[in-house]
Amino acid sequence: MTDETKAGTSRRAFLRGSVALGGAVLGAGAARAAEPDPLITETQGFAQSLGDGVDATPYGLPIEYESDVIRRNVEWLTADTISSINFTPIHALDGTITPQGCAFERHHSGAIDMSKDEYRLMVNGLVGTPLVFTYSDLERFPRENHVYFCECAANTGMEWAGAQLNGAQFTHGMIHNMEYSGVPLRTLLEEAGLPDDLDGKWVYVEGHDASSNGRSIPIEKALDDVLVAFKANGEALRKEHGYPVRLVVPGWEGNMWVKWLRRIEITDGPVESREETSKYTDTLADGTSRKWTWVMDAKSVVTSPSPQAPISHGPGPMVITGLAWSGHGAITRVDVSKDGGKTWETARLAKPGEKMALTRFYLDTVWDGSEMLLQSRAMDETGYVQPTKTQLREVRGENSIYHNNCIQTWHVKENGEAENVEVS
Ligand SMILES: Nc1nc2c(c(=O)[nH]1)N[C@H]1C(S)=C(S)[C@@H](COP(=O)(O)O)O[C@H]1N2
Ligand SMILES: [Mo]
Repeated sequence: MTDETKAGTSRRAFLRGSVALGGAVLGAGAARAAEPDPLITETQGFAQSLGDGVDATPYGLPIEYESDVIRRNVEWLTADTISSINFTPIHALDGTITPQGCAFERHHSGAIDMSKDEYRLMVNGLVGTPLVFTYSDLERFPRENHVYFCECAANTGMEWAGAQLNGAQFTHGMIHNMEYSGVPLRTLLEEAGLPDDLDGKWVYVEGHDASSNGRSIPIEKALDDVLVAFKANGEALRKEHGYPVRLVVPGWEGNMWVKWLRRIEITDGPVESREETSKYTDTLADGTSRKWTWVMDAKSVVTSPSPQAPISHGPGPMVITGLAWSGHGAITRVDVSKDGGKTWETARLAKPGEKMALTRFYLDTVWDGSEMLLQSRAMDETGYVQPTKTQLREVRGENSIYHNNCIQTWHVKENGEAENVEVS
């Protein structure tokens, strides 16, 4: 393993490693390039006709060859598609920013249609002056930009009792990562007038949709980094993500990221709404429930190779890649195991980890063609290490749903195909 660990650390070491492993590694690629390729013809390389004019695509969609990179739902998971979820195709993406068009959606009563003109946001409760803001009012406050992940607490929730869904999209795709532009919630609360004594105060936030998705947030978080956002990745939020305005609650479970944000009330206690009592609480191994698990613990997953992204080449140079994130701050290190957690190699982070945002990792390695039990293990700036499924089950049992941040295993076979499995 040590040779490969070194190979993963720098491009030069990697190339040396490949050469050291001999002709077999470089040979595969070189042999292919040396043979005549039937697809290469005299005319190839120069188009024989003109392309589309600039008026053909006023707003671009991915080219037809990428039509597989789409959100997908799991039909048996929910009774209908109104109160349901679909999943980000994380197995097919790279970098860290999730395009809005394929970023997972989760609604409790469907995605509603609301124009900026119709939009109103009320701030009331224990404030100096209750206020109602229009969309254009919001645009007049100083704005900030931040990249954050949004993970549904139910992400990986089907995997508690055993390996279930065959694909990173389905096991880990209830997550997206966008650059938000918006006004700090603190600014709007200060505009309405904060109570003199903040001790024990909460804010209750709810949406314009029929479910309202009401949640209580401690005032300390509300005044810290919560954003009232109206742009994502530079453009207006999509309808399904809460157009025109949603709440962004960095590092905390997706359910608190209220879409179509309607009302913010300062209260003197938590409301104990449906979404924070009968839902989004954690069943423990002893059968009792734990409430208020707001922060999403450090987690990671190998996105390629994975069941929907099998290895498409023979033995030789190979890139293993995935995503890591933590609601407690920045990711500092990700390790990858090829043997189900017996030995680990430290992966390369594409960029230093950013607080409460996805981090891309790569292990530039050499595949010897044998089967692997691929895992990744994230660490964050608090020193927390992503747990194994066994460790998590000791506390949580097997009947939990939410907050499953266990280490994921893919069984990669000699033919390059991968499957969701568990190792004990
Ligand atoms: N108003 C409203 N806000 C909502 C929801 C909802 O149904 N209605 N779903 C919540 C849940 S459970 C999650 S995980 C996130 C999902 O955000 P997304 O649809 O942008 O992925 O939105 C949250 N905000
Ligand atoms: Mo959620």
